[in-house]
Amino acid sequence: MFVDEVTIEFVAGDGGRGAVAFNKVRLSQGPTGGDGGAGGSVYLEGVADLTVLNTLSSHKIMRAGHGKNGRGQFLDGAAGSNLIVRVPIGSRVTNLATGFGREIESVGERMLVAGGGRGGRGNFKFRSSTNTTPKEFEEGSSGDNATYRIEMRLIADVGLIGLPSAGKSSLLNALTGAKSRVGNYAFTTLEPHLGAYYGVIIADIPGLIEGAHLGKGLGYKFLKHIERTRVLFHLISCESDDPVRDYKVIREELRKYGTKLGGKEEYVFLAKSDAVGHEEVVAKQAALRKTGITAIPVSIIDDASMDSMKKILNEIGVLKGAAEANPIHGYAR
Ligand SMILES: Nc1nc2c(ncn2[C@@H]2O[C@H](COP(=O)(O)OP(=O)(O)OP(=O)(O)O)[C@@H](O)[C@H]2O)c(=O)[nH]1
Ligand SMILES: [Mg+2]
Repeated sequence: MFVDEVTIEFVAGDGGRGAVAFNKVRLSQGPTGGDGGAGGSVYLEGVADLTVLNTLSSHKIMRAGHGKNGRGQFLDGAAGSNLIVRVPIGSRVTNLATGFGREIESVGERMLVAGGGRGGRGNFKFRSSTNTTPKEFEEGSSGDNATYRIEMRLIADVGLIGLPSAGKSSLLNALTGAKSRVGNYAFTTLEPHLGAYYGVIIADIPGLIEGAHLGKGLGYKFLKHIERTRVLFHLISCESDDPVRDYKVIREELRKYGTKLGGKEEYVFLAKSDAVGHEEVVAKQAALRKTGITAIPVSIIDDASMDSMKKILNEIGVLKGAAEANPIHGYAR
């Protein structure tokens, strides 16, 4: 399942209580109560691994550890352990109480969402020349408790687009071992599916139809997810009577949806090339070329054609690696 948005309460740990204790040695009976440990804090941390979405969805409350109480013999309590919650980069994080929002942009970026409580002071800290046997101590303070909404935007590298039944899900499955549902009827895919081809994240989205930008069909809801993909793989079925029209329908929807989508780098594929004769594939390729479109024939049962697609994916993977190594240039935005 693709998780779009989750609301989670983050509870930081409370600080431990300071101790009241005294030295038991005769003639030296001063205070020895140690401080309580600080409560653990909760942080979000950006990761590139989209599978963490599934671990988030099942948690409604996530807690860091409490600080331990101080003890005698000057022993301070141990600090509570911090909780690091992994979220995919590109997630928008909003504190529901304050409205403060921010985006987790890069891998390793941390954001404090709930600060741990302070540890209380033990009686050793309260000693003075006038009070050599203090009984005072402090309770630890409570950790923060805050509820956040985390909106995750799909930041796949490649978005598979096309009319219903163009073969998008079949390709995702063939390339990545994902299990997106395949069927010979329109709208088999009801929500986006992700797969990874050697680190290149591919998103299969529901088929688009004419009027998608107005909310027709299922695809509209998911167009926003492909806004952030770097490259589009546009699939046209070889079985179509008019591949040029098919191509234009989708392009028109992308254009009307917004410039960001319309301007994306695109590779065009004539999918299911095994389903029709070779001449027909060539004729359809030629028809597309006349309108300036270079389409690459591909079939999930033709290994050679799959290799040509894999070659493109490898190049995308290399670019991605370079971009991640040098994040200043940004990627998939
Ligand atoms: N012969 C042949 N059939 C294919 C190929 N790829 C997909 N198909 C068939 O085409 C039909 C549609 O495939 P899907 O992968 O479900 O198509 P889709 O684009 O994901 O469709 P929607 O999710 O409805 O948008 C299914 O019956 C597949 O078995 C191919 O390379 N060759
Ligand atoms: Mg599908």
